[in-house]
Parts: sequence; structure tokens; C-alpha cells
Amino acid sequence: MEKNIKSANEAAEKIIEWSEEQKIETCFDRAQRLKPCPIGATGACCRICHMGPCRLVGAHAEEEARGVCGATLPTVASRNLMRMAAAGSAAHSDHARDMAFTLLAAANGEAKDFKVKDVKKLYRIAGILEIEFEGRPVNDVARDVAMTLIEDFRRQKGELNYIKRAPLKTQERWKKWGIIPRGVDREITEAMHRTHIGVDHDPDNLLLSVLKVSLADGWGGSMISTDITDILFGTPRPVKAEASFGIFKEDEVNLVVHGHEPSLAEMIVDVVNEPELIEYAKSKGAKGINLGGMCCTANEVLMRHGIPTAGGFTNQELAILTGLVDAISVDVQCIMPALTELSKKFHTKVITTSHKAKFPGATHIEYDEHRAREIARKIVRVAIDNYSNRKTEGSHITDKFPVIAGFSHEYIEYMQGGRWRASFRPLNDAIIAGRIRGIVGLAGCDNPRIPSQGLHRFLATELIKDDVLIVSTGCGSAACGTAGYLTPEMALEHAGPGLREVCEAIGIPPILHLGSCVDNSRILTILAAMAEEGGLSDEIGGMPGVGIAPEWMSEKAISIGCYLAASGVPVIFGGESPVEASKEVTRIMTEVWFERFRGALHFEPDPEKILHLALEYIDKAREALKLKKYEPGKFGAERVLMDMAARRELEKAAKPHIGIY
Ligand code: NFS
Repeated sequence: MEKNIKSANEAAEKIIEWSEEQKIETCFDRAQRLKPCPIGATGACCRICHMGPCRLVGAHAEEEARGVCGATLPTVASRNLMRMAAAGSAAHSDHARDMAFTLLAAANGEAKDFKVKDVKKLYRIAGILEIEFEGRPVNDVARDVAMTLIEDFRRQKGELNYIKRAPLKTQERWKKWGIIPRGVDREITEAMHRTHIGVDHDPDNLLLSVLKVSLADGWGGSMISTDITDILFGTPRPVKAEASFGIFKEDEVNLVVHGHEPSLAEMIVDVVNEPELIEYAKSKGAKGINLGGMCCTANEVLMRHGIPTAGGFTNQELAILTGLVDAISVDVQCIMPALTELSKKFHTKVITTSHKAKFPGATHIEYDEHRAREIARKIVRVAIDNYSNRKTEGSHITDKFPVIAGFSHEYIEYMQGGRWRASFRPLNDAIIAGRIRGIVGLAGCDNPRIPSQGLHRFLATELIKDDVLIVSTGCGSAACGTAGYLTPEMALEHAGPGLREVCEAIGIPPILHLGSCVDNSRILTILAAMAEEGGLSDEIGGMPGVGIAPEWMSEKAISIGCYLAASGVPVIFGGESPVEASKEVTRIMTEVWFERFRGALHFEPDPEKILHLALEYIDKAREALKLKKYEPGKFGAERVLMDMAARRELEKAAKPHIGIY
């Protein structure tokens, strides 16, 4: 009998097998037991009022099927999508709001444990926001930046501050179709209003509003969060770290930070090195304190401090199953409620820290940025105190892989020319020359309904083989990291010859880890910079770039997919479509959106087809831009060692001012 693989990650699979032997249930078992409702899964179930739920199936299963109020299938499917996008936008934006208030409190001297770490980034953002910064005290500038960005949440009329960061042509498209967000909160409220019974029933109009509420995330919440996090904790630069379950240490206190908001985690990173706490750990018999991360909080502290990651969404229960985690401190989003029940079978303490996210059975230590250090210490002490309760049971796994992370927009710019000539010219030129075929943003969750992390791995290897540079975020990065893909060696072994040359010349991996899911905003600013640099498209639309979220599951992923589509990026999601039931909605999201915005949102369960569609989009964009036809293996069919002669040859072939070669 063929083995039923639940995770494509070998270490994860070993733990899952162990849990099966122990008869301990995980999300993988529940995913197999609970089949998705075929009506709800395709967007045909309306449950927004109490005349229903109306299930639009049966004799009138086509587009004309109606609920009790008369709402048609396209209306119902687009309303369902809108609620997902609104929730996703709200999640990222509420996170961003907390970051903005933390910056404000730090600037006012009220959150004494935090201060502006990256003054250069603060000035850069102040410049974008047209805030005077020269000669002013840093905290005054920080206060003005925080207040200006806080305005983005509550503004009633006008435009989000960052809309102007998009290329003009992209902005014009938004203007033409009326989807420029005014204020984040207003768009989310309006999305909820429009989807109330008896309001908006025109699928096209509803779907435009899906784009609007999602743009409020991409060019609002997420971008604000990325910028403020960089300002407070530093803009990432490449760091070396490790990934997978082997990061846990048998003889040290293992504390995991899990969730999304980085302020508390930053403070924990700081306090675990305090001599008193290390001494305290030693007094309990441990050799030290070992901090690891999970999901996007992991990505935040990995990008800035090289804190190792145990992986993404589907790895969280498995971390507890190692038996080595003394405490897991969670903040918000993507935290499985199953953790508390599971932790009872082990010694792990689950610590909740946000008033927004409480779990029955967890220890609650509420985070307050005004007392961040004190609270961080308290959490570390809980983990230390629990070390002696560690039992021997658990699936102890030693697998771990090196990871290079930390590719911010700023660093990518810097690596292409150094301090004085930083630009996107070399990247654009490498694409123009066909050395790099295109760019794919590989993002989104991992999912227990398929052999989890497998699609990320398949697409990552296939795309780089085809000379496609990958930028990854969120659990896409975690899936690549825990498979050992986030290293420069990956380019030597798996990348196509053109991409390999570029990677070798700069010394970068072919998969660039950009950060957490809110850092998908870095993809927007990178694409905007590439448009501004010239030689490719003069807007985000039309670039040889595609977004892929092969294992998505969260509402945040829908919001991300939609803001990328509205910005001009064709996006392909894996799995079955949540609007599958309506052909009209599917048509609007693919054909109509592409016509208007040069972006689209597809759902495609077949991984081979995802790959094919992505490459087709890239090649068509190259053709429309009149770039050289991509020829596989054209560049350096044999492995080229980049000696000076080779560099000169390359420089001749490309434009003379190329900096990275
Ligand atoms: Ni993104 Fe990050 Fe992961 Fe999915 Fe959840 S952790 S914010 S939503 S599961 S990628």
C-alpha cells in the first residue's frame, strides 16, 4: 500500500509518524477527517442573514441560482470573497496600527524600552511623507511619522499616504476604476456594509471593492507595518541562521515566539542574553536559553537577528510534539487553538500575550509596550521554570538547515551597486538580457490538506531551474528554509545558468527571503522601483513577474493576492477556488481585472499548471515589452566561475554600467 504522506518536509513527516504511533492527533489528521463542505468551499453558500444559510445548488445551480432574498450566485460568491479580503486587510492593518502606536509611544518617551534604531529608514519614510527631518530631533520626526501614518487608518476622505509610491500609471488605473483607498478603517467598514444583506449586488462592483479594501492592506496596513518595524528594529540585511526542528536544544531552555507582531518578540530577543536570566536558567539545570521562532514572528526576528525558525504554520503542533519546547509565546494570527490541548500531553506552556487572542487553557501574560522588557523577562522566566518539567517523551528531531535571510528592498538595492550606486539597474538589465527570465513572489501559507510545504518546494526548484528569480515571504519562506533552499549553494545546484551567474556574481541565493507576510509590501516597492528604473514596464503591470501562493489558506492571503492583482501582478493561488461556483466571478477576476489592471487572481490546484501559467505570464510580458525571447541555457550552459575575464565578457554582453557583475 502506498504511504500516505502528510508533509513533504522530511523532518515534519517523521514527527507526524511518531504522533500517529502515539495516537496524538494533529491538524494533518483533522484535515483528512473533516472534508470541506463542497457548497461553502466553492462560494455558493450565503450565510449573511438568518433567512438562510442559502445553499445555491440543485436545479438552479448555474449563475441564476438565487437565495431567499434573490441574491444570485455571482453576488453571493463575490460577497464571500469580499468578507475574506476585508478580514485579511483588517488583520494586517490592526497589526500595523499597533506598530504605529508603538512608534508613537517610543517617540514620546512612554515606551522606554524602544527607540528608533534605523534613523536612515526613518528619514527615508519622512521624506516620502513630506515631513521635514533635517536638523530635527529624531523623536520629533518619529512622532510626526507615526501620527501621519496613524491618519491612514482613520482618514475619511482623500487617499492613503503611500498611494503616491506607486508608479503614476498604476495610480491612474486605480483612479479610473475608483479603487484608491481613503482610510484603512473606512474601507474595511464599507466592505462589511456592502456585503450586508440587501446592499451591493453587482458582482463587478463588489469585486472592485474587494480590490479597494485589499489595496488598503498592501499600500496601507502592510506597508506601514514593514516600514515602522524597520524604523524601530532595523532594516534587514542578510543574516545567517538555521531552520527546522533541529534548532531545539536538549540541554537548554527552548522558548518559541509565534504569531505576527514583532515588538514583544524583539524584546524577548534582547532579554534572553541578559546575564541574570542566563544564570537563572543555569540554576535550573539548563546550559542556557535557546530562542526559536514560528510563522511570521519567526520571520521578523530571523530577518533582523538571525533567530532560528522552526518553520511555518503546519509546523506549530509538531514543535510541541518534539517534547523540547518549554514555552511557546504567541501573539496574534495563525496560531492554532489546538496548541493548548496538545500541550497538555507534554510539558509545554502556551503563553498568550494579546487581549485580542486568548486561548482557554493558556497562561496569559498580557503584553504592554510601556512595560515591554519587564513582560519579556516574565515570559522567559516561565519558560525557564518549566524546563525541569520536561519529560523524555517526544519526537526528537535533529534535522536543521542553514538559511540566509534578510533581503529588504533597501538591501536588494544596495547589493546591486554598493552604497553610492545602489539601484535596480542591474536587475532590470539582467531581465532585459534574458539572464533572469522573470520574478516570482512565492508566498502564502502551508496547508495540511495537501502534503504540506511540497508545492512550495516543487515550484521553487522548477522556477529557479527556469532562471526565474524568487522572492519569498511568510510560510513560503519557511517551507523553503526548512528544506535547505535558502542558501547560495542552491543556485549552484539547481538554478538555470543565467540566474546562477547572477547569483554567483552577487553572492545571493536564488530565493530571496523578504520577510513576513506583511513584508509582501516589499514586493510592491521593489516592483515600483523597477518600473521607475526604466527599461521594463513603466508601471507595475506588464512586468515579467507573477505572485504564487500555492498552499494558501488564510483570509490574509486573499487580501494579499487581491492587492497584488490590483497593483498589476498576475497571481496564482493553489487549491480549489473559493469562488469556483460562479463562472462570472472567475471571469471578472481573471479576464476583466487583467484588462483593467494588468493583474489577475487565478485558482489552480494542479502544480504543473501553476508553473506553466506563471511562465506563460512571464514570457508574454517579455514579449509585450519586446525583450529578447528567453532561451533556456543560453547563458553559461557550463558552470562559469566568475573570474575577471568572465566578468568582463558579461559586462560586454550587458549594458556597460552594470554594477553587479
Ligand atoms: Ni501569512 Fe504569516 Fe503563514 Fe499564512 Fe499565517 S503565518 S501572515 S497567513 S500561515 S503565510
